[in-house]
Amino acid sequence: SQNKKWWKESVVYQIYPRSFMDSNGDGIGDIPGIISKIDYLNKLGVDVVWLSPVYQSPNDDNGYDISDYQEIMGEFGTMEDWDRLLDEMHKRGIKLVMDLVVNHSSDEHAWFMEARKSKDNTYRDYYIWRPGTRDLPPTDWVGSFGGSAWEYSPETEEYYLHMFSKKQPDLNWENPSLRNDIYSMMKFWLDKGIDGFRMDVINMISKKEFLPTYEEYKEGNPTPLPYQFNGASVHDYLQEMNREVLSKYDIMTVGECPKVTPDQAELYTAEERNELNMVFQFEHMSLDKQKGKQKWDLKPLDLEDLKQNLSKWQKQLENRGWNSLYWNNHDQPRIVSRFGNEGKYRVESAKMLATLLHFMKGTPYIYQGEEIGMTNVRFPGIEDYQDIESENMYQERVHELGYDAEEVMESIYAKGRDNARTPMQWDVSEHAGFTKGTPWLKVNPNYPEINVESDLENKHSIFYHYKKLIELRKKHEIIVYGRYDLILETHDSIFAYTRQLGDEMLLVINNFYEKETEFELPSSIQFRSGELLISNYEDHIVSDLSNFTLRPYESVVYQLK
Ligand code: TEU
Ligand code: CA
Repeated sequence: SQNKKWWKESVVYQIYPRSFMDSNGDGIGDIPGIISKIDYLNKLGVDVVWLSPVYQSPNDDNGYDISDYQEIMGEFGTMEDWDRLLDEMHKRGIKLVMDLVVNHSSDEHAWFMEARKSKDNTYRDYYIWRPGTRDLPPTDWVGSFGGSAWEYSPETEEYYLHMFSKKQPDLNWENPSLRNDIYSMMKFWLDKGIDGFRMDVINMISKKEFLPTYEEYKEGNPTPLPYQFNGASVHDYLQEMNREVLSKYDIMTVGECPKVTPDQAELYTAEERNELNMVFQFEHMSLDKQKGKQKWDLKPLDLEDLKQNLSKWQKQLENRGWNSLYWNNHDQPRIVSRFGNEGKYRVESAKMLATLLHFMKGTPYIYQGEEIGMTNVRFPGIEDYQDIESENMYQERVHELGYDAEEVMESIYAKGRDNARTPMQWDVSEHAGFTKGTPWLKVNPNYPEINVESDLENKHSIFYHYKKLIELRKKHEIIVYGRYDLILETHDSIFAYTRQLGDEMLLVINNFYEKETEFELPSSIQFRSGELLISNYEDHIVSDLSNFTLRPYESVVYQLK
């Protein structure tokens, strides 16, 4: 049974508001700017927008550090602007999914401002405090942005936990009052009419078994376990959230789950478990880093690894749970530079990567600029970069560990999050039409060649390839619900697979590299007729489907009957 759902049939577009469109010349993207571009999104044909955080925030982590969950950040506009955004989207049949960041708040949130005052404050247990001595934090855990995961708080001479920056104190999900306040906040947004949530690092909210209790610390200094993800209570919390909130609305949910495996993903997304609809997993995003090291420690991608990994996820969640499909987001470098060819074959490789992803089983996510093949950026010096993650890493590796600055910059060029955060490239005017002022982060200097206006004028552009992929998904049920099977498993440059539904079959063939290569159709695949659905070369003609030559990055899809 396919158990049809609107979120299984949708294509989602992610907007990072700070970098999307600036309407008032302060160099910072804003909500009125987004409203001015909704017709563009409608032309692309996306069904849902996932909007990264627009709530009050000191922007230590660009909005992923929230100081008021029910107010709009001043730089982005007003609640009235937000209401208009939702209304304009719904008028065009576009749904709005908001970002739920509840593993941590900002240290400027009222709850934390209270909690830090005294050990018996009402809000003390909204956060995670442990005793320690001035220079000996409760555990040796390291935060995601470097340094200790504990920050000393002098007022009460205790440490608080922060798995991200020290301005992002972790919330204590063991506390039912905290959970209820979160559920009320979620209902506030759902009652305004939003269509779901993307849940930030949601598999990190359960930590108790890794941390001895407060009392155990007071008695001695027990040895805590190393921090892991997917803690014992995470499913209890999500099933409670589902009962209290999610089940009451017709919405979609996607949980961001670093380190999650397919087995664990089944537990989050199996429909009968009433937790989430899908998760963002990260295994395919770690295939180009050295094993056991950080993302900065680079390793070339091995296509074999990618074929095996994506196929594993396709097969394991095929009939239980649901896949999200993505190459890009605001934390990842741009895929055409990462796995494609940002130079001579930028257009062909961007289209190949899009076809490869969008014909798989799952909900596809398009990150702003991906649909026009925006690339990574190479600013001259670290001072041109803005992201706390890159700044902290540069400081640690160059100034504390003595790494060569050039080598560290190469890591930032390859994996820095600012690659995804340079302003959206709208046209050839100054600052790519993103702002009339000075952009908060420099625009990629290649915007005269890569911009929306140019792509809209060229019927063979990457934009129109994405538009067609979205149209095909609407037209052919097999793309959403068909069975996935990898073929040519051992071919070292072709990533090919089939989709099957009833007596219909799709054949998806991608040359992943610049080198021409021969395609041989497995003899197991029999068919009477084949119709070309989409290709990334206008002059793709094939006389004999059973074997033909694939040009650099050539990507084709045939419907076989
Ligand atoms: O990201 C969670 C996460 O795992 C990040 O550390 C990400 O994997 C890493 O940045 C890749 O280098 C979420 C948000 O998407 C991210 O923007 C926030 O910085 C983070 O949580 C804290 O809210
Ligand atoms: Ca602005």
